Amino acid sequence: MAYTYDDQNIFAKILRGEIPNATVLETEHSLAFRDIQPQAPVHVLVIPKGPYVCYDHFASDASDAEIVDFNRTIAEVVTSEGLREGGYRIISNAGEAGVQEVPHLHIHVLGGRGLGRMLQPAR
Ligand code: DGP
Repeated sequence: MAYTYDDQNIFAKILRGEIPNATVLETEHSLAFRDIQPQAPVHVLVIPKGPYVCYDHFASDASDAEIVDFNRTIAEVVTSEGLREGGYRIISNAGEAGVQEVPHLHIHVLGGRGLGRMLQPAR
């Protein structure tokens, strides 16, 4: 199934400067900014600047330079937000089962408190 990118999604608008954001770090290929509805004391979103819907889209189609830049940006955010010692969680929701709200790849970087178990048991 082909990936279809909607360039009207909210993160595309952030990348075009149409909507403000609290930037944590910007690199050639990536942007890190604070989540508008933080779920933890640290809740940063890291996105690639390219038009990728979700993680597997990015991992399949992005250039090596984009992939390296994206992963290094995540690591820099972990360090700059002071999460290395206490630990953290990274999450990327995809599609319907993953309950992805914004169809532009984003990694949630969460930390600053105990985060509990990864998933709740299915009901
Ligand atoms: P997900 O469910 O994984 O697609 O998470 C989308 C996240 O995006 C959610 O935690 C809230 C955040 N978000 C939605 N709109 C905005 C926005 O306009 N600005 C910022 N900074 N975050 C947003």
